[in-house]
Amino acid sequence: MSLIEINFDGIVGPSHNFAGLSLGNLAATANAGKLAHPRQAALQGLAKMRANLELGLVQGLFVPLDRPDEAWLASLGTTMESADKALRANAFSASAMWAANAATVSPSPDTADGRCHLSTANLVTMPHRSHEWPGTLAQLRLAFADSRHFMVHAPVPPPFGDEGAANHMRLCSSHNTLGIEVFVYGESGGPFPARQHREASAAVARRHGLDPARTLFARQSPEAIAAGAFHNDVVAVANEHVLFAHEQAFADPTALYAALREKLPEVEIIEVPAAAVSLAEAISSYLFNAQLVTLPEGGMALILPSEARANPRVWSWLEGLVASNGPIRRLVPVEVRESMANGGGPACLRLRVVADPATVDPRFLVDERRIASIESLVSAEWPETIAPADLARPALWRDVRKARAKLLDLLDLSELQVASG
Ligand code: SUG
Repeated sequence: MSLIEINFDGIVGPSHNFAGLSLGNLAATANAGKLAHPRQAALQGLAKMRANLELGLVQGLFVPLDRPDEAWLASLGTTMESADKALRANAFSASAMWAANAATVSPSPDTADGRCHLSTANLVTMPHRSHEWPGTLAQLRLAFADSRHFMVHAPVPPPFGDEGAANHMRLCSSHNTLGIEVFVYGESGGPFPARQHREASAAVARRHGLDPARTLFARQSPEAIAAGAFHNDVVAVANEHVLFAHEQAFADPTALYAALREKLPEVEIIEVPAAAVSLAEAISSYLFNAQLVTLPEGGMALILPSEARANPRVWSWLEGLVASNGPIRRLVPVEVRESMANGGGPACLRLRVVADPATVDPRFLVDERRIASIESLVSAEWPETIAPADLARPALWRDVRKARAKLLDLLDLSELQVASG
């Protein structure tokens, strides 16, 4: 049994568009109404997956959900034909691409029953995301069907908001050893919604059978949420014994760092001071929404959005970090501009699962050859552009459904034709 980290990326769906649906996500609201490029968006995501394979990492995928979501509209007593513009956009969103919000994952070394537990996120705060969970749950139940190794949970019930792994960090000596799990939650009262509720995090920790002595709950700083950090992974990322975070990410960083040092003495905390990179710069460049990964040859790499390289202050700070001979040895910029324009960087696009790849349904794992065949299909079937007015066109709804159906055929995932919500 070899437990390693697998990154499951959400393939950008054919309905990708800019509808400005997420209050508090500054990129998404600033780009509302712009022309979207679903084909290019999906190809950018696939190129990132290929780049990760080239680094020697194990890569998985999740497929887009069935959109428009007619079942959700029916539960609201309407249809795509008769719904108003707002409901139609909520039913059409490709937001399931951000797999970091699919579930919270507690790997087997941390849980009481020695299985890897996954809790599907309810995403109740945003209407367009609140109907992702049935399709996501169906997919997780398929990918992680082996009940000797995995336990997939349905979402925590509302009203407790849960946005999944984007607000969860795991620190450990190495992926296959006992870890410290940190749940980061927000408190309401600021200008933007606090999407992760402490009650939801506590429920997930209990359901996963985590040891309370190795579980921490940390409050996100209200300044970070107000500055546009709608998820903690916009201002912090952890991998093995390293925590890389902005000085203003947490409400009480001193207490969090002290608890981490007490529970994991080898922890290395790399804090970026606000004087070097302001919260606003961190959020516009998304330097923390990076995949911090352990390379097979040793050392860690930060897989960052190219927007981080475009900001000279951010980039020079990062170059200094790499030159300092610390654990982070490489910077790998990737181009995911279309996802970024909706507030989703490289880290948002992936869900990390520590598991033995042999225990995962192989249809959810990819190699170069499979990525190339998905690229050909996307190039032929994904719409080239979507403008806001297109959301009212029945021909687009049909094209989007057909494109997804062809992808499911290609990946031999026909069970999901009917199962997704
Ligand atoms: O939930 N954007 C997503 C971005 C999610 C990023 N994920 C992580 N940080 N892990 C969100 O705000 C915008 C869709 C629109 O407006 O059309 C959107 O849903």
